[in-house]
Amino acid sequence: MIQQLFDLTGKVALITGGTHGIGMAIGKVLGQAGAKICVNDISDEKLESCKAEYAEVGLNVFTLKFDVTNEADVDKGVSQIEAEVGAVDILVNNAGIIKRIPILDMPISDFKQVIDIDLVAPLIVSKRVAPKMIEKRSGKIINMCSMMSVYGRNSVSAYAAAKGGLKLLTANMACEWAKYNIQINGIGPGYIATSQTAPIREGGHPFNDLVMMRTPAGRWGEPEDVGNAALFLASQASNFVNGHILFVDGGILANFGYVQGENDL
Ligand code: NAP
Ligand code: GCO
Repeated sequence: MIQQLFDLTGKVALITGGTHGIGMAIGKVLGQAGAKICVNDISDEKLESCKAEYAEVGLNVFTLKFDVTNEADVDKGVSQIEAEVGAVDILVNNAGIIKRIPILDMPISDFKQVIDIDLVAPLIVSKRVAPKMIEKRSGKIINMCSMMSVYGRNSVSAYAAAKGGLKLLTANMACEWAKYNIQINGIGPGYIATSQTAPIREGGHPFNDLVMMRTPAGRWGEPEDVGNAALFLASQASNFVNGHILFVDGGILANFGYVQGENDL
């Protein structure tokens, strides 16, 4: 049955930064497809408050507080999952930050913080969960990339450097681990309406006009748009997809021009 391709019953999924935004949307979809959902964050308050939102769709999530940049913290958290839920079958490296600061004004410490969370942390968490996936000869890793994995723009140098690196880290993980029947792919969201983009979307910010003009779909993406794509990459339906970045962007990357309405030139 075709539905079985997307059935995640019996799988354990870990979503880093999964207490809201894109991470929560992914957790909800994978959970409704049958996976046991483990949600990570660094905020006790968000870990507590997210439970009720997951419960609204009938999900009882397992929450873990750990800093994805801290190897010992990650090891402790994943060990707890392995002991209390089971070995991680599906890892979504979703946790991430952005700092919008021009290069000349950006402290190196800020640059390094973004690299640590957005690039090094996916490596740390993946290295921790991969051995059990190798043992089982089965696993799915989804790295949260970005349009900035392939394009730059002013003021997001650290973020683009990290997400660009994550694109090729994804490729390299696939090169080394595909032989163990582990599929490692990325998702490249376009402009999605979350707290991360609120500063450039709300309050009449001109960037909102740019996104609306440059996105053929004529809208900001919703976290659920990304969650739905994650279901494909987390399921058996993508067993021969590896090292790929699936862009979920309303067509913005395909569009050099701008959206004019009915009478496009
Ligand atoms: P968000 O609302 O800012 O969520 C990011 C999550 O990561 C938060 O839950 C945050 O926790 C968590 N986090 C940050 N540092 C962490 C750490 N050291 N350890 C554990 N968790 C940590 O952002 P979002 O828009 O949902 O984005 C999620 C992912 O998609 C990010 O990787 C982002 O780069 C990527 N992305 C977003 C867009 C977009 O347009 N929104 C587009 C492309 C890619 P706290 O809230 O507690 O700090
Ligand atoms: C920005 C935005 C973007 C999005 C996303 C686009 O300031 O340009 O935050 O970086 O978050 O990464 O794919």
